[in-house]
Amino acid sequence: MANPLYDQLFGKHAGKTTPFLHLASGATLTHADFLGQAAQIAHALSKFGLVPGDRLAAQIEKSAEALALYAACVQAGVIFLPLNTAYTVDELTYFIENSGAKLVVCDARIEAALTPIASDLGAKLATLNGDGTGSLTDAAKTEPTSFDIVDRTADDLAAFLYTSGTTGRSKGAMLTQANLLSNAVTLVHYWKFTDADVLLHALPIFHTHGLFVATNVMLAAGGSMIFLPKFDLDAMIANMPQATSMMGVPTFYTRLLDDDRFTKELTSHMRLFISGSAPLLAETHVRFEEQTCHRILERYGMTETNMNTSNPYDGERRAGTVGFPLPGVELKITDTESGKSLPAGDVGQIEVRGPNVFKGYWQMPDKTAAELRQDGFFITGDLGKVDEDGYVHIVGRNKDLIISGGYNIYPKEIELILDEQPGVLESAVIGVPHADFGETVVGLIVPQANHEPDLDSIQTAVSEDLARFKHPRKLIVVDSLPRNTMGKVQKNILREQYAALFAPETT
Ligand code: MCA
Ligand code: AMP
Repeated sequence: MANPLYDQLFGKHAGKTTPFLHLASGATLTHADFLGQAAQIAHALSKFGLVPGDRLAAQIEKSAEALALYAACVQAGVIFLPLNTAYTVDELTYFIENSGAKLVVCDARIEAALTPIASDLGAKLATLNGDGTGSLTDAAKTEPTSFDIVDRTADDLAAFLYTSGTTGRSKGAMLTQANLLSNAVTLVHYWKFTDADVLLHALPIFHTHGLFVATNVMLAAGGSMIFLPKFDLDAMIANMPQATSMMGVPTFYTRLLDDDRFTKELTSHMRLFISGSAPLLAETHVRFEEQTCHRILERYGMTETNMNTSNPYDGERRAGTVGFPLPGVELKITDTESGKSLPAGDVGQIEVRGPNVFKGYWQMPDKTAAELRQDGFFITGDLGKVDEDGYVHIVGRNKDLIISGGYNIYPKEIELILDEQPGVLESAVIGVPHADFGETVVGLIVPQANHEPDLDSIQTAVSEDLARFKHPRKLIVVDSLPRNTMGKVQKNILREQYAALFAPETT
């Protein structure tokens, strides 16, 4: 028996004294140190009573220990459920309850708020702080630095990542060992990563991009990472000379380009810059090449599928496109109504199939059936076309989604809160262009007759329930919302109407 994800990402580095993590403190952790730490945590998880197949929900700051917790879950066969550090207690409660997590790992700052909730939901709680301290580390530090790796099959679940839905309820995307492993191995080859690579890692590790793309790829390649707690311009510039490669969301690239220190000289030794999670403007691609002589390699993925397409390493990296389907991934463009394949060049919905595609949404068979076809094709909700050279272009979305600085925001979740507020008849939440975040959130509110909604108290209500990045940057009172003949709000009209609010030229 075996544990494929462990064997091919972690186990093969057992005993290696080569660097794995270069930390902001200046310390370096070798692969052996890291695996030893993970094994100690895996023992601690067993002592907390976790058995293979149990879920562990973690809302923790980025640190070596946080990454070791992921490795520990793989070792122990526990399903890892990382959560955005911006989520409020309300949001966390839903994830803990829905996933049936047996252990919640959180920062000591919210221990008091989460303890009664976890207890009510039958989960234990441990703490892990950004500096690596906490009750989990305390429980782990006296444990042995090796662990009997739990047997798993490629089809066993390795992680849940929650992704919001158009109905406002988050869905737990079930990712198997094979989903994660197949994608990591494919990307290592496609992007030519080797053990000589040093990745500048400033992404959060609670989403696909920072955890499964960046980290798994580096583990599969055997390279190392400069592991920064978050994106910070000074730290990025200071660490760039030691790196060979970088992965980021478009906001990383626009922020770097706006800094005079980000020059051709600073980046001349770099091998590769990769962008994803949100559209990279063709203009940013061009500006990047002018300023650095590097062409950013843009790729396209989703929580449910990991990476689907990528621009080529050696061929032309075409601005405004997301490249070709990755080896092993099938992609087709279909009619949104009939689901039938469309001729090349036509715009339709993007569907993908391959070993990267998830198993379904946790305990949501109807939602799974609506998006994952019987034949294995997943309906992404993105609209696109394939050009005459085979490059995939994403031209829009068939789902009501805003992507701000690489974070997904589903308007429905915000509208549900706005609609409940005193004096509000109805609302519509839209994404408008934003110079820094790509898109940002604007809420339009129609008041009840003879009411004047208090916008400040509405903002307060939203902030109590939802993570900061989802808060509308502006609330606007309007007389009515434009509707089509079916009565559906025409958000395209609203988006056009308010497009200049935070547009690049005006900020
Ligand atoms: C922070 N804020 C945000 C965002 N991030 N607001 C909207 N959108 C955001 N993305 C809030 C902060 O709480 C703060 O609020 C204010 O905005 C300004 O913060 P600032 O310091 O400028 O932000 P930051 O801390 O520098 O963060 C911006 C960031 C970060 C570096 C772009 O959001 C980030 O690392 N994004 C990456 C997200 C990511 O990894 N996505 C991948 C998902 P206040 O002013 O009130 O304090 S995986 C995925 O999409 C798929 C699978 C894929 O293809 O990869
Ligand atoms: P998530 O559900 O957080 O995994 O976000 C996935 C969504 O991000 C996709 O369905 C796309 O809409 C968007 N996305 C990811 N990469 C790109 C890209 N390179 N260009 C445009 N959109 C992207």
